[in-house]
Amino acid sequence: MQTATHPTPGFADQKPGTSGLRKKTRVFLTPMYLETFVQAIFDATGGAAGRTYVVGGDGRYFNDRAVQVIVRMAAANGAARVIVGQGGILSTPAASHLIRLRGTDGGIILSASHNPGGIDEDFGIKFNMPNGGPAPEAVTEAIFARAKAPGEYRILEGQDIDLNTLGETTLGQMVVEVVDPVTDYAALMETLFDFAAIRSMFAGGFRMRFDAMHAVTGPYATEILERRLGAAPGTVINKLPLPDFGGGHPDPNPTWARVLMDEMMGPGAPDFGAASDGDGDRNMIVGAGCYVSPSDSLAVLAEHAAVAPGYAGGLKGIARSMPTSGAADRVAAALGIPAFETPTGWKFFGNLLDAGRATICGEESFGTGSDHVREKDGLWAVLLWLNILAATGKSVSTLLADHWARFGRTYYSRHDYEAVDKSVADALVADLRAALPGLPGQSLSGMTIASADDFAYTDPVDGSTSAQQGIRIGFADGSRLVLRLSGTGTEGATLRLYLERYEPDPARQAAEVQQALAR
Ligand code: VG1
Ligand code: CO
Repeated sequence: MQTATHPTPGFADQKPGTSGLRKKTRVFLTPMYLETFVQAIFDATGGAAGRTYVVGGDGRYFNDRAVQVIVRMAAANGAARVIVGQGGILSTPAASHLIRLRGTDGGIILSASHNPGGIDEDFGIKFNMPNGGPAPEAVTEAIFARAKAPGEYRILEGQDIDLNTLGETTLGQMVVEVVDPVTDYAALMETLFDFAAIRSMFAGGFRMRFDAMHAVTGPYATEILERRLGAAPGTVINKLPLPDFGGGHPDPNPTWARVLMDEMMGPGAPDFGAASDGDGDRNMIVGAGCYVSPSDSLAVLAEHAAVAPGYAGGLKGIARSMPTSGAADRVAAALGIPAFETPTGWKFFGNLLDAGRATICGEESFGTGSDHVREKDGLWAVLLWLNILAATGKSVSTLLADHWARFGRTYYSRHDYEAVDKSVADALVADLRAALPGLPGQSLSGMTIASADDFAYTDPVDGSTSAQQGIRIGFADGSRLVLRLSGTGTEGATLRLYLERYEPDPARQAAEVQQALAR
């Protein structure tokens, strides 16, 4: 087999966003586009020679082709071994776990998460570090600097490799190891949660629905929920991963997981419902007749985590992204542990987790996770909820009501303005930024503005700084408005507006969210 070296002009649009490089699939089909980015990953991280990588993705359109290219490029760049999920499949949290379990030099994950898949939809790629977490900004900047300059990439010319048969083969000097994508991940979950207690809850008639949305969690959820925990066959729906996710948005929220929501809000609803996204790192939690907002889910999980064997020793700290509601902060205060507020994107939790300063992390965008891996983890959140339900014997709605009664309720909602003209969105944010110093003291819809700033973060572990992470406007009554631009979109700009209002009075905690916020 021949190693070929090809020139690349470099690409000026390969700057990674909140979670790696995401583009329309057709952009990735541009000759040399994927290759340039992969070579930039190797070059910007000290070269691939002698190294071991994990490679896999969420199975969307082009996943299989991209894995073939990456494996042959790793071989041509002198890598010692690549560990690939069978069929090129790995959920994001499972990839993070494999990187850590096998002590590799990192991993390349292929996903555009909750964005639709297909030749006319989205594709994505990101590099994760040896700790299993997404590359921090300094590394993504270095990758981008390499990718935009003219250069060359190396690839082994040859046939496709068989990624369907488990076991080891060689490609040139490199070992290709094909592993079952589920086995190691499921084993990790068994160490964290009381599977026996959850199993007896299911045996006692507890009913659940899990919507895999034709995305990567199908095989994981089927193995763990139905086979290992004894949930009734059919608990997992839309379980077959499809390259176009069955034409849907694999986005676990009340809009895109409508069918699940309707079942959970209807008569005879199961006790517990959940859904996950394209790459398996997000989760939506629903009880019978009771939707749990992601910010509340984080707070309830933190409040009760110690019932699970993996967290029996207590939590070291709780971290949340800035736009996530303050509900988890109040739990941290009650537990007497630190609360951290980071910019949006899981990469900002990595240092806190590595340093042992935070145990549980979460984002308002349906992401929750812990120090067991360095990504958010959809099924992990589902299993922790199940463990809590089994240990307390309470329903989802009772757990939520008890939580609000003790800590107060934070009404929360996020509004996305999609496909906005980018220059208009940039100008709006710039104007608002310029107006910030004059805002305190003024009133907005009858509410007095108490503070206004642009969130800047200094990492408490390595001192790195990230500026302009979102505009925050605080009101005199403790309510808050946050505005930021999305960093995961592939078309125009998306403006996100986050609103929250704290309600300590139990008599006023049962309002409809939009009404509670409409003032
Ligand atoms: C969004 C979410 C953010 C999340 C990111 C990646 O980013 O807001 O909380 O970490 O997606 O999640 P943005 O920049 O579009 O707001 V995933 O499941 O898409 O990897
Ligand atoms: Co995701």
